[in-house]
Amino acid sequence: LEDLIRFFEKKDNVSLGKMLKEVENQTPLSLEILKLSSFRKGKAHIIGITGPPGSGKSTLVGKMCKKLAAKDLRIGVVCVDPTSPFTKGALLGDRIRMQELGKLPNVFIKSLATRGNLGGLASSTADIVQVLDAFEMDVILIETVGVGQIEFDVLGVADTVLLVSVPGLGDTLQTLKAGIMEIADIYVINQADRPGADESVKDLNLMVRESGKKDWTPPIHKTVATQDSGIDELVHEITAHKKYLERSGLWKEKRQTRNVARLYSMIESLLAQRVEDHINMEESLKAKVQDVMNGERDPYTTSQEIVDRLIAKHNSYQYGG
Ligand SMILES: Nc1nc2c(ncn2[C@@H]2O[C@H](COP(=O)(O)OP(=O)(O)O)[C@@H](O)[C@H]2O)c(=O)[nH]1
Ligand SMILES: [Mg+2]
Repeated sequence: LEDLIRFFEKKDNVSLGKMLKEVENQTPLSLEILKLSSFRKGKAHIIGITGPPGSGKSTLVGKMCKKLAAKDLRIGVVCVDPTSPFTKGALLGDRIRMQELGKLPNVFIKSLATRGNLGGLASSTADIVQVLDAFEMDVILIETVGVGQIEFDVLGVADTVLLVSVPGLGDTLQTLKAGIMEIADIYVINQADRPGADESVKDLNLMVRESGKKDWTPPIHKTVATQDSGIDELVHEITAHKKYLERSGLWKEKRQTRNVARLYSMIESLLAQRVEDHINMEESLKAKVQDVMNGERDPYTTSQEIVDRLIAKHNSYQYGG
């Protein structure tokens, strides 16, 4: 434990890498790391970058990283790709590019593999981000590819969400991603060197207007990541969004909401585990579950009975009744 605290104090990339490994593999030490890091929350601006595969997210992240690193900021990058079995080739390219970036002394990169456990992906992202934050990163970039609920859960830890699209994808985005459109704070039309970029900007503009007036109107931004074009302006928009969050009180509010949401989700999973253990320990409850399984008992009444039974049992332990 003392080693751990020293690690936190040192704040070098080697100790950070070791800690993130522990957290990723959920070793016995990881709980201690997470406990310590939750007290040491820094001030990182957490930025989520999402969009279809191939839109240029990784290229963009790389270019933004370089800009930010040149400003002497400490940057953490987390790559979350739940589709990795299908995009091995792309991932390999990513990895090489990311290795280049990782050579910058103030940039730290972590790729999150899924190992088939999609459900845990969002919570391990949140854990990794927490540790990066505790290491006093100024900016944390999370790249995630859009896959249903996971994408939303992963983006739930972000302060600012960038939706990266390419020319001509406007309609597809609208139909496939209605939900994502709503959580985007900044729209990026990357590959603006390809035809149709201005039309896409116009389409998006219409969509943003249609979605009604808000305190923050998501800007729509053209970039050519491969040519480093539009990146300065994008970084500027991101900074503007951070200022908006601070001004409006949302910066603090989002953090508080996230803290409480994490607490509740931990309580839920602990309770679920306890309940399951209890049921397996008590034959009469196991029998009820069996009956529900066979359609011989209704789950509405049974769930109530089981919960009542567990609470009664708990009370009798506690008060010796
Ligand atoms: N023409 C053009 N190609 C780009 C641009 N940005 C990225 N690319 C290319 O698009 C491909 C996919 O980029 P990548 O960053 O891996 O996309 P990701 O899957 O969203 O992370 C790569 O071959 C990039 O070189 C751009 O602005 N213009
Ligand atoms: Mg990528």
